[in-house]
Formats: sequence, C-alpha cells, structure tokens
Amino acid sequence: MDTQIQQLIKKELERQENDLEMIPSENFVSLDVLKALGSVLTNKYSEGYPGARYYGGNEIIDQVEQLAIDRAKQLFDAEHVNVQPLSGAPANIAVYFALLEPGDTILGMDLGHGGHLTHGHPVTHMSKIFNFIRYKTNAEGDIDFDNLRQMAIEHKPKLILAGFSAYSRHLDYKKFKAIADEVGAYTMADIAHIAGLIAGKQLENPVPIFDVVTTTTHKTLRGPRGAMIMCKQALAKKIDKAVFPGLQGGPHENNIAAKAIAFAEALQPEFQDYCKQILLNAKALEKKFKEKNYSICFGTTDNHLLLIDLTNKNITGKQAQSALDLAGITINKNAIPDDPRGPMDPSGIRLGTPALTTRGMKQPEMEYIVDLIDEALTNHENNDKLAEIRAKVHKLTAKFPLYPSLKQE
Ligand code: DSN
Repeated sequence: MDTQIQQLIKKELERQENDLEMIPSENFVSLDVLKALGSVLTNKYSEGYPGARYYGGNEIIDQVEQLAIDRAKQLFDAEHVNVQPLSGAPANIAVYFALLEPGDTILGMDLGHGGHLTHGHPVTHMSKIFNFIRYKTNAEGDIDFDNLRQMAIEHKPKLILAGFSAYSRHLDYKKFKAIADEVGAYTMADIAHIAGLIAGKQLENPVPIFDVVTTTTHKTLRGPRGAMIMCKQALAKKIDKAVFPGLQGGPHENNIAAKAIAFAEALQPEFQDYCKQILLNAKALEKKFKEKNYSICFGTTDNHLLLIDLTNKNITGKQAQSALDLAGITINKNAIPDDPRGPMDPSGIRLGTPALTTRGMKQPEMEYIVDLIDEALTNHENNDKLAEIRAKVHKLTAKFPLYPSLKQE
C-alpha cells in the first residue's frame, strides 16, 4: 500500500483512539461496517434501482441494496426508502427538486437557531433556486409555533422543514404537521443528528407523521458516511427519480452494504441501550456544565448535543476549539442564536455524546470530562497546562479501547 497514505491512516487511527471525540455528528462505526466500505462492492456500477439497472452484472448488488432498503423500512416504519443519496446535502436537494418548482417557498429553521446550511442558508445554491424563509426559536429555546403558523399563513410555503444540526430540544412533529396541513404544504423532517436516537426508540419518530424524512447514516445511527430518504409510497416515484437520474449517477454500493449492516446493528436490542446511554451522558454533561456556570443554549438538552454560549466565560468559540484541540478534546466552534460574532469565530461551542458512548463511557466519565474542559478553557493560553490535560485525556481514553484489532494490523 502507498506508505504515505498508510502512515496517515495510522496517525488518524491514533488520534481517534487517544483523543476525546465530542463532535455530536461523529461516531465510530463497527469493524463490519468498515470492512463493507473497503469491499469489492466499490468496483461496481449500478445506475438504476434493484431490478431495473442500466448495467449488467447487478444480480448481487440488487440483493445488497434491497437488504438495505428492507432493513431501513423496518427500523423507521417507513413506506418507501431510497438508500442511494451520497450524503445529507444531496438527499435534501433531491427532496426539494422532487416536490417543488423553482421559486417555490420553503419554511426552514434558521442556521443560527440550530438549523442546517441546506435548509436555505443564503450561501447555498438552493437558496438561489427556492425561496427559503427561516423561522427561529423563542427566548425559552422552543420553536415559536405561533410565529411559525403566522409565517406559514403569510408566505404560503409548499414545504415546511423540521430539522437541525445544533438544536438540543425535542421537535413537536404533530404541531408542524397541523400547520402544514392548514396551508397545504408538504412536511419534511431532516433527522440527520437524531436518526439513531429515533431508531433506538428514545425520541419520537416523524416518519409515520411526515411526508418525507431525510437522514445521514453516520451520526447517532452509527453507520457509514452517507444518507437516505424515507417517504410515503405516494411520493416514492418522485423521490427516486429526483435522486437518480435527477441528481446523482452510480450509487456507491460498498457504502449501501455498510448502511445495511449498520441498520441490522441498530435493530438489535443493545442499540436501544446505547441510545439510552447517549441521552444519560448528555444530561450528565449538562448538569456538570451548569454547576460550573456555563450557559446552555435553548435551556437544556433533550438529545445527544449541547450548544454552549461562552460569552460569560470571556473566550470565543474559536479560542475554545483551539485550546481543546491542544488538550485532545475534539469539539466544534458554533454560532449561538442571533450570534453577534461571525461564523469563523462565533460565541459558542457544540459538543455531544454519541462517539464517547460508543467507547463505553458513562456518567462518571462525562463529569470528569467537564472538569477537563473547564480546566482547558480557563487556561486556554497556557500551553503547558493544555499538554498536562492532554496527558489526562490519553490516560482516560486508554481505558476505553476503540479498534484494538486495527492497531495490531
Ligand atoms: N456537518 C454536520 C454536522 O456536524 O452537524 C451537518 O452537516
């Protein structure tokens, strides 16, 4: 193998092993998922769908993709699933093109209030094609449904989008649905962050309620990097045509096989225990951060993540991320609602528990980690201190081996 890349993979494995991975959208896949990603399935072209392909030699591939579809349907109680989207952004874009005409209006959550770039941020191409109107949270950190309803009546959206990448509260899907029905809009949920928690039966499942639900497969769901779209049978043809040939070419079947494996793993009862622990760990972080006078955006967490406003700690999100990187704790700088600072150096940080929970860490470790984070942020300009904390981090992670068999290879 290319020794330069081999060395870099080895170093990245060491980084993942040694450091504390707290970016809430990241996780550690199983060895079976890793093997499928590196399998011969990567060699095959398979434009089309099971039973209707444009290339020969797809008898086995059809079975792989059908397994992924059937398992996803079972996991989320879905009428129809498309497992081909390469990632979250193309999945969302495919839905917009499947259901809407250029110029149509979409109501989506504001990025600064926890929404996602692909939900209509002005920097995206989609914002030039569709008319996105963005709704926000109120002072209590809840979605302001009265305001959302007024906006829906005023702007007459064709699609109302529920979903987030930095929001820590439960979403009331039935309220979204009632407003959408009142104005004749489609309902779309982007459950990328919480798909695992839904599959693990810890959070409400919007799939039976909404018209369309998109998700990535690599966050709490703990599968390979990729996405899928779930929808009502009546929309199946439109969604499938929008993904292929509308937006994508050949699907990545190695990745689809890895999705199928992850779905089978998530169907096991142990996955529900894993998800319960993700939530307990997030609550443990919240309690300890609050004891140390950290300001938790949206008031609390109902899921796996915390958005923390660092304004009262006199440190910016960028400074915090850099200091924690030196301390071996990986989080990301993040805008807080109506952030007065810019996106490259915002006022907050975002962190979460899915990856650490995969390693087997529980509440006592979470409490200790908040101590380490607090120590690092308090001493963010002291590199010696940050190196000391990094040593403590490595002592902790050594007790929770990640991929021992890969290390020996
Ligand atoms: N990058 C993902 C996240 O971190 O939430 C969303 O696209």
